Amino acid sequence: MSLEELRKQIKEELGIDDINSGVFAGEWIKEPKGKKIRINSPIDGKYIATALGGSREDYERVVHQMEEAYKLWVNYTPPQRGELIRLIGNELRANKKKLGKIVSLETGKTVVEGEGEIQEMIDIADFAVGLSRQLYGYTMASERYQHRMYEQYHPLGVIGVITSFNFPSSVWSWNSFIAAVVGDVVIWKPSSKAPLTAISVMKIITETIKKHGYPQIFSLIVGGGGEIGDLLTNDARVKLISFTGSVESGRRVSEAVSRRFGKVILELGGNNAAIVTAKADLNIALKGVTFGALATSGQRCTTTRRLIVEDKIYDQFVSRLIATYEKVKIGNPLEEGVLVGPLIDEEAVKNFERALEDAKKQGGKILFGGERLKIDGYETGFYVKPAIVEMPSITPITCQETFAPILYVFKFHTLEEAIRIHNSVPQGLSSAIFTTDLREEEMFLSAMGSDCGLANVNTATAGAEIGGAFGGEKDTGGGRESGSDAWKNYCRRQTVTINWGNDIPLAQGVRFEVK
Ligand code: UN1
Repeated sequence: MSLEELRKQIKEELGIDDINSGVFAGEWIKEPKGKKIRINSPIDGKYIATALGGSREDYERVVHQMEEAYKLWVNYTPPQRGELIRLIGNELRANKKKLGKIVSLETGKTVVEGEGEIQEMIDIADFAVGLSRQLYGYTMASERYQHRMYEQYHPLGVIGVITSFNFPSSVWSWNSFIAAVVGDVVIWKPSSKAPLTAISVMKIITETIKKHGYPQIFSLIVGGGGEIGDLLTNDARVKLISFTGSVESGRRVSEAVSRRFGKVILELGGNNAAIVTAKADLNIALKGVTFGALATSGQRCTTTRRLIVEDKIYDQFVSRLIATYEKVKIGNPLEEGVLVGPLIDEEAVKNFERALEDAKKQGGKILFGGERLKIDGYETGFYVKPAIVEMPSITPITCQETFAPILYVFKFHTLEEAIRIHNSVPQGLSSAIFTTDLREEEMFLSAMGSDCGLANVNTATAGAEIGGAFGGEKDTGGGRESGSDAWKNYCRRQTVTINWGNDIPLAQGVRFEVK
C-alpha cells in the first residue's frame, strides 16, 4: 500500500479530518483556540493532518468538566469502573490494526511495533479489569483493646498525564486505565509531535463511554510550546501529574508540582546498558542487544545505549554484532521486513549527528554506521544508519540520553568493573546482563549490582511487559507506573482506627484524665 493510500485510509477509518479538534471536554470542542499543529509523517516528510491545540480557556473547560465527571465517577464501585475498562479494551481489540496504522504513520514505527503499541493498551486494560477486584489494603493488629486498624485507598480526583511521542498512547493507558479503576478522572496532554494518535484513540474510547452511558472520565488537551503543560503542573486542582519525557523537562515538572504539594510520577531518561560476559549464550545476547538497541529506531526510554562486553569475547561479539547490523533493513517502516524506520524529525537527526561528533572528540571510534541515509522515494524522511561506537571509557556524551540509535561499546575484565561502568551514568531506568553463570547473574541482581528500576537477565533492556511496575531510579525520576502495586500511586492512602469498645484507651499507654 502506498503512503498516499494509507493517509486516505486512516482518515476514513478513524475519522481524522484535515483539521481536528485536539480538545475533548465531555465533547469535542469545535474550534479550540490554542496552537495549530501541522503533523507530517516522518516516513516521507509529507503532511497528514492538523490538530488544533487548546487555549487557557479551553483548559479551564477541561478541568471543569473533569471535576464534574469525578463527582459521578467516585460513586461507582471499582468493579463497575473495571467493567467500563473491559468495554474499552474490547473496542481497542476491534480497532487494533486501524490504530496501529496511525501510530506508524505519525511516529514512523514499524507495523508490528505500531500494533504492539495498541496491544500494550489492551494488555493494561485487562490488567486494570482484574485489578478492579483486587484493591487490597492491610489490616493491622491494634495495641488498644477492642480497636481495629486498617488502611484504605481513595481516589485522588483529577489527575494529568503528559506523554511523549515515542509511545504516543500506550503509556497514557498504563496510567489512565489503572487510575480509572481506582476512581480518578484523567486529563491527557499528548506530545505535540504525536497528537493524531491521541485524538484517534480518544475518539474510539469516548464513543464507547457514551454508548454505554458512563461519565466521560477521560479528557484531552493538545498543546504546543509548553503552555498547557505549565497550566497543568501549576494547577492545584490536578492532584497528580504523571510525566514521561526528558530529565530536563521532568525536573521542571517535578519542581512545579512539588511546590504545591501535588504528587508526581516521573518517567524520564534512560541510558540503559547490557553486560555480555564470556559465559553468555552469545546467540541470545546478540538478539537481545540488537532488539534493545534498534527497536523503535533507538527512540525508547528503554533502548540499549551502552554495551559492556568481557574482553575474552569482545572482538568476536562485536564483529558478530556489526555483521548483524549490516543485515538490518532500514527504510519505510510499513514495508515488509524493515526493522528500522525514520527518526521522528530533523532535530532528532541533528542530535544523532551531534552526539557522534562529540563521541569522536571524546575518544570514540565509530565501528559502524553513523551517517544520514537517503532512502529512495523518501528523501524528506529522517533516516540514519544506526551507529556502533567503541569508547575507551565513560565520557560526558555516554552519560547523556540521545534519542537515536547509537550504541556505545565498552570492554571489561572483571564483573565488578562491568557493574561500575554500568552504574556510572546519571540515569537508572533499565539494565540487562547476558550470562548463563548463576554467580554473575546474582551479583548483577544484588544490592551491589544494577542500580536500575528494571533488571533483565538474558533478555533485552527494552520491551518490558505491563505486569511489572515500570520506572527507574536516579535521574529517571523514581516513578512507577503500569503493573504490580503501582496503582497505589494514583490513590490517597488512609489509615483507619476504629474503637468499638466501651472505653477510650490511648496509644503508648498515655493517660489523659480530667479530674
Ligand atoms: C518508553 O519508552 O517510554 O519497555 C516506554 C518498553 C516498552 C515501553 C517503553 N514496553 O520498551
